[in-house]
Amino acid sequence: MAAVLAMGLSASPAAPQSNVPLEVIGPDGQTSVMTRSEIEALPQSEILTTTIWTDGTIRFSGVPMARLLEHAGAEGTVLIMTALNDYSIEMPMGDLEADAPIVATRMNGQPMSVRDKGPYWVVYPFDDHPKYQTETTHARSVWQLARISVIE
Ligand SMILES: Nc1nc2c(c(=O)[nH]1)N[C@H]1C(S)=C(S)[C@@H](COP(=O)(O)O)O[C@H]1N2
Ligand SMILES: [Mo]
Repeated sequence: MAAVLAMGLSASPAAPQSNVPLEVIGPDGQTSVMTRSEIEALPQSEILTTTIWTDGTIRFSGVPMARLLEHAGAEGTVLIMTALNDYSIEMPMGDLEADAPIVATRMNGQPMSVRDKGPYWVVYPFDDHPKYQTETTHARSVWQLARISVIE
């Protein structure tokens, strides 16, 4: 069993996992499961920035989280973002700006593998303003995002 698991892991290529879905859950429990291609079919935004986790300036692209939630019909006042590693953080939806953060699906045009903080990474325009260089913003910059739940 362990050997099979180890083989499975070592055999899995660094290739982007385009089929890992993102769940968006409304306050009533209504769930939208979105694939990367569905997310990328929504109007896209780009953020050009450095991050404290990566080297150099990166062009992130994806959909603004506010727009994604609107598309999913997930309205409310508080959400929780949960990552594949079960990291989670709550935030008031009033803190969502029209263009920040984005749910990034690509770095420099390339889909992100799970080992590359993908397939979805919550990204702010960190370089644009000191307000994006805070511990609060860093804690909301969830990589390997798996789920956004509007809880109230
Ligand atoms: N998937 C995931 N994203 C995450 C975290 C995590 O543990 N898992 N930690 C958050 C917190 S609390 C902060 S401050 C930064 C931590 O980045 P660091 O581990 O490089 O300090 O990433 C945020 N995004
Ligand atoms: Mo943190």
